[in-house]
Amino acid sequence: MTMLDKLDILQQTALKALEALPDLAALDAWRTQYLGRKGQLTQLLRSVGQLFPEERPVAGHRANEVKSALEAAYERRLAELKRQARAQALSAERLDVTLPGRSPSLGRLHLSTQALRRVYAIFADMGFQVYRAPDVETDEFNFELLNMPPHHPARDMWDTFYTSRENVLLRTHTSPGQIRAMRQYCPEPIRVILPGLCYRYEQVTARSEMMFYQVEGLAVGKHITMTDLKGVMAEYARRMFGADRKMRFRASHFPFTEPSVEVDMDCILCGGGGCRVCKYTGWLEVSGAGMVHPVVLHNGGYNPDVYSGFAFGMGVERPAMLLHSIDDIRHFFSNDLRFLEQFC
Ligand code: 2NL
Repeated sequence: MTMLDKLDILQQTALKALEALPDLAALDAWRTQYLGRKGQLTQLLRSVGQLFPEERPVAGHRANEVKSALEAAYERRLAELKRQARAQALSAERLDVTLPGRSPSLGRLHLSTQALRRVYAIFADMGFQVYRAPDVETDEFNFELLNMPPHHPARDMWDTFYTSRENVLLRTHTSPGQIRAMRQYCPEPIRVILPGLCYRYEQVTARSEMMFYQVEGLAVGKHITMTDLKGVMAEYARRMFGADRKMRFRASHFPFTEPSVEVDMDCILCGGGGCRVCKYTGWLEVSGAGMVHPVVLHNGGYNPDVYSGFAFGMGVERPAMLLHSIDDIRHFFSNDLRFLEQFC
């Protein structure tokens, strides 16, 4: 077979193969096979040198023609396959930008926070401002200044978490903050509520946690009487639990108030008739309260002969449990979304 025949056949075979190539990878292989340094055309071009001198120009010219033809065909096919690949990618990786986005799941306030904010709003309307105080306290502020010297039996009312530092403890009630408020504002009259966590070293059960929220209130000024306390407690109960709530004050004892009372309201479930929730008494405890003890007023910086005040302290989780029929206080701090998400 002559060189020209070989070149013809090579051109035909190569062009035919080129059209059948499925993708860019195959095209690359094709280029190596025909146009590469060890490719078929390159080899034919080299063997031109072995022809008779008179045959060389024609064969050389023809070989270059074939080379140009293959290179041109290669470029055309390359563009075609690239276009194909792009079209394929566009249809396979189709992105529908009109699809509505997934709405992010919204967080919400913890039930205790919701309850606290309702309490803030009610007392704010009666002129009480929120006062913040530390959770870690000293024995002096948590007990002594509240009329409980060392070894006072009333200290047993609170099972206390002590730290490894002497006389430093986790507050068992928010009352130490009230002393701080009095000392900050005296001799001005004050109306503050003090919300926050309190800590008790005791067995955790469905009814009692070792950590819970409390809101304490304190009003100090001239001519403050127990009537003011009764009015404030009644207004609170009506706004928190319903306009027709009835109140009851029972004698009680706290070391930091004199006299001391327990504040009850008629049961929000049975309205006073008696049920399981109020243990068939018809009454629910709302708060402990009383007139600030003269010693405590003095410790806060106020002269008890001139000033008087009332104070109250109440839980936050218990009333929320009543309102929402929650049967276990441990739900509040167990961080189970199935519980938390029920309260928006
Ligand atoms: C309860 C009872 C109470 C107070 C807290 C108080 C604070 C100062 C002076 C006088 Cl600085 N009193 N706080 C008074 C009476 C009762 O809490 O059972 N709370 C859950």
